[in-house]
Amino acid sequence: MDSEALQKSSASHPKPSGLTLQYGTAGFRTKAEQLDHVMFRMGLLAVLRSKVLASTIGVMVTASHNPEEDNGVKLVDPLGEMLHPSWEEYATQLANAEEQELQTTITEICQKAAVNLHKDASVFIGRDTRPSSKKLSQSVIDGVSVLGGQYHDYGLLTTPQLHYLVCCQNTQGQYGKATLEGYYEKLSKAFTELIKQSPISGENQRHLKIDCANGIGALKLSEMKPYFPKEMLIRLYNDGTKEKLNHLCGADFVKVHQQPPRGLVMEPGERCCSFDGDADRIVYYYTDTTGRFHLIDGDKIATLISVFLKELLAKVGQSLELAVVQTAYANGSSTRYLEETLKVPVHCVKTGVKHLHHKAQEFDIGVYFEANGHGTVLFSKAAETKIRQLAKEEKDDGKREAAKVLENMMDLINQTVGDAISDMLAIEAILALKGLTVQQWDGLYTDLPNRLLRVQVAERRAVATVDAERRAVSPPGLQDSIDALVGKYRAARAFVRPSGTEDVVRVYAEADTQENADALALEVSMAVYQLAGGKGAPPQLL
Ligand code: G16
Repeated sequence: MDSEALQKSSASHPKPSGLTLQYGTAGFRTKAEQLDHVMFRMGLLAVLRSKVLASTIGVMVTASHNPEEDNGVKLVDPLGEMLHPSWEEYATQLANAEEQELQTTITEICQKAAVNLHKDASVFIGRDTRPSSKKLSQSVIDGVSVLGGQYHDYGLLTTPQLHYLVCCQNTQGQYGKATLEGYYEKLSKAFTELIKQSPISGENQRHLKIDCANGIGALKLSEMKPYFPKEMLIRLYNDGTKEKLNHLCGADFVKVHQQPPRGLVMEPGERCCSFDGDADRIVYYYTDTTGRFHLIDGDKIATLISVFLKELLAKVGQSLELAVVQTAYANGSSTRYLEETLKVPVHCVKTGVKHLHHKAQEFDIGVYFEANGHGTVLFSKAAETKIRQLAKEEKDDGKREAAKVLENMMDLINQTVGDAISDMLAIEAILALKGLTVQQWDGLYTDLPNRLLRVQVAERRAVATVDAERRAVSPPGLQDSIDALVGKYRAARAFVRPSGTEDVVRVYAEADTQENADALALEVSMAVYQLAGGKGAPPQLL
C-alpha cells in the first residue's frame, strides 16, 4: 500500500469530522453531500474484498427508492449476492474512520480478513440516474485506483444489471455474457421461447404500461425494446425527462400510498406496473370498472410464480422442494394462501434482500419476495442440472415440454437479485402461458387491508426488534402497547422496526377493514412517537 498516495487521495475525499454512518439494509444511504468519503472508501473496501476472494466485486452507486437528493452504495459479492454480512462491520469501520485513522483501519481489516495486498483486484462499477451519482462513482474509482485495483466503469446501469455482470464475470460466462447485450439477449431469448409456447403467440399482443419512477429503468427498457418479441408492447411513463426521480411515482410510492403513480392514466382492467429508482423492485396494479385501484404487490407476485412452478413440477413429475421466503410485511392472506391452499412451506426472515436470498438458497427452488416487490427465484445447482437434463433427454413429450418451460423460466429470472425487468418478463410470460388476466391473478386471494406508516424519532435505533422483526424489545413498554392495540381489532397484526434506508421507524398494521388497519397503524405510530422519542409533528395517515 502506497501510504503517501492513499493519504493524498483520501484528502481529496475528506470525511466530515465526527460524522458517523451506519451500514443499513442495503449499504450506506443518506444525503448525497455526505457521501463522497464513503464512496472513496467503498472503492477501497471493494479492492480488499476482491483481493481476498480473487474475484470481481461490484459497487453500485444508488439510493434506489429514496428521494433524488439522497444517494447510497450497494456492494455486490462474486455471485451477484449482496456483500456478505461478515464484511458489513469492515465497511462501517472504514466509512467512519477519521482521516488520520484510515491507514491503520485498512491494515486492521487486512489482518482480520487475511487480505494479501499483493494480489490483483477487479471492481465493476455502475450508477443510477441521480444528479449526484456520476461524481460519486468517480470517488469510487479513485478509491479503487489508489489501492492498485483494476476497474470497469459501466456507467448507467440498473442495480440488477450490475449484479448480473459481476456474476457472469466470476463464473467465466457460465451464467451469461458479462455485457449488457449479453443480459438483453439472455432474458429476451428465454422470454421469446416462453411466449412461443403460449396461446398469445403470433397474432395477439400484450400491452403493458410501465411507470419507470423517473429512473434508470426507462433508459434500460428503451435499450432492450428491440430485443423483445413483437407480441410484447410496452409503453413507458415517468421516464425521467420531465420530473424528479421517485417523486409521486415508482414502486415504493405506489405500494406505500396504495394509489397509482402520477403521470400514468389507466383504463379499467389495463395491466400496469411500477419500477423503483434502480429497477430492482416491481409492483403491478389496475383499476376495475368502478374505478377502484387494485395493487398487486410482491406477495402476489411470489404467489403467482409459486402456483406456476408447482404446476410445472407436477407435470415434470419431480419432487423438487419448493419454498417461499417472506418478511413480516407479507400480507397475512398471502401466507395463508401459500401454506394452506397451495401447500408450499413459507419462511419469515428479517427485512433485506440479503436475508431472503440467503434463506432461499436452502431449497431446490426458493421463491423470495418482499411485499414491496423486491424478489426473485433461486434454483439450486442440483435442481438446475436435473431440469436441463429433463428438458433435453426426457422421452415423455408432456414432461419434456414442461421441463423446457422450467428451463426457460430459470434463464429468464435474474437469480442474482430481485430485478424489475426480469421479474416483469417472468410475470408476463406466466400470465400469457396460463391465459390469466390481471383481475384473475389478483383474485387468487384477497389481501387483508393494511397500512404502512413512517414515524420520525430522534434515534431510530432506539427501536430494537427480535423474531424476524415481529416483536419490539426496546424501548421498554412498546411491545406491550402494540399487543394491547392489536387486541382491539379483528384479524389484526402490527409491528414496528427501524428502517435501514431512511431515518424513520416503519410501522405496519393489518386488520379486517381498511378503517381498522388505518386506525391501528396510527395508534401504533403514536405509541412509537411517545415511547421512542418522536420528533417533529406527530404521525398522521398519509
Ligand atoms: C432496500 C433493500 C430491501 C428493503 C428496502 C427497505 O431496497 O434492498 O430489501 O426492503 O431497502 O428497507 P428499510 O425498510 O430497512 O428501509 P431498495 O430497493 O431501497 O434498495
